[in-house]
Amino acid sequence: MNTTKSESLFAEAQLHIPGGVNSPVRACKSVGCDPRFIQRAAGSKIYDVDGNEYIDFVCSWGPMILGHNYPAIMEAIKEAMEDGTSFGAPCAREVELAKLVTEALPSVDMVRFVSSGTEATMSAVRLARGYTNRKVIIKFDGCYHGHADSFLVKAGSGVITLGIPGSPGVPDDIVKNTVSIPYNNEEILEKTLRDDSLDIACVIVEPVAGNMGVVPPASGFLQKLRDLTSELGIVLIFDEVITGFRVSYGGAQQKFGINPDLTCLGKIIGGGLPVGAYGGKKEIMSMISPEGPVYQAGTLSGNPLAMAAGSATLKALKEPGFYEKLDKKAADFAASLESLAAKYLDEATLNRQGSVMTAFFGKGPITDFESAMNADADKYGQFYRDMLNQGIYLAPSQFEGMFISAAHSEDDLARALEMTEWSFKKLQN
Ligand code: HOZ
Repeated sequence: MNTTKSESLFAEAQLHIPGGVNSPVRACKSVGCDPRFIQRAAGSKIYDVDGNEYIDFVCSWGPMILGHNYPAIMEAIKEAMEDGTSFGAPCAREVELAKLVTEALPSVDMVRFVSSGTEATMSAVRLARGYTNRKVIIKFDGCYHGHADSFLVKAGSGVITLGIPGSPGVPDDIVKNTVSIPYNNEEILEKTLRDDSLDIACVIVEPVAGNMGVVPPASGFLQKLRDLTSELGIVLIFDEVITGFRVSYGGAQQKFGINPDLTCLGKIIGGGLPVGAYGGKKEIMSMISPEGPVYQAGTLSGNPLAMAAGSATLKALKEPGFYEKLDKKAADFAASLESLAAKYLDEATLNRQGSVMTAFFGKGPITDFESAMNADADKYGQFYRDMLNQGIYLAPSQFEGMFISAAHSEDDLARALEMTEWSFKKLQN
């Protein structure tokens, strides 16, 4: 595969952009290669600047559930663009998307749009603290809620991938108010939440963890979390930036039948444009400025292009049978991956929730950060490079998800399986 243009762009990028990338995991350090620079995308494929074609299983880290350049989304963006790209004033497209989101999520009476998932989570936590007048945040080891200071404690995603314990620049004074506990451990959860010495404002959780690789909740874990937080007056925040409109139209909260107090969204609700949102009970959301005293603002919040793309996406996802079809495709693919792993690898574990999954090169069950960290990231790196060079584009980290979109065809998946078998055979030897 000729990659000379990517190589020279990466060399140039490193002179002007730290690490040559605008988000750390894109640099592909943990998988032992350099990034491909992408020129364009269509359907299930992306194309690099050297003209190489890849079947895309990153899907822009989740948003492209309908595939790239989905016609109704492109049309909606074009139409919105004709009206102007940003007003810094309210517009009808914000109301349309807000209605679609609140209809989809019964726990969300009101929603505030922002421009990224990080903005959504950091704003939701501020709101929870303002509402409860308490300080401490409880999070779970290996969960990732974006890069705001308070969350960079035993965080997942790029933080695990690069093996960073925390981050310089985050003052101790801030992280002393963040307590991180193991995911899926009811006993430690209960002990922590009942600890009177902690002044707990909120618990923030990925209801299906997606940033230490995919780790679904253990049976009863989310219900226990809901029961305890309700009893103790702690705000329960579901970070559904990945799972929202992914694991079902109503997200993980619909899938598992749990109503959080606040929900954070991003990715899919922007249809591929930069967006985030947080929403929840009216009583809590009314605390946000200008209705209430908790301040949060944004020049590009509710951007008309992002709102248009989001509404077009959600309307397409409402199509009856959409999730059944997508989940079945993902389940069949996962089953084939599992049988290949069983045939060629000593230790492998496939975790999946709907159309997002992780193939861990490690012994199962993988239920939390500790068990995820036992996976062999170097082996994943070899697999990644094999697949990339055969035109299969995976997440450049063992600790991320692999996304199936509506655009993936039978042929795409068959080709990915064929290449997987070829790579697994090599790894076996
Ligand atoms: N939350 C995404 C990773 N799981 C974002 C990707 C990034 O950090 O660039």
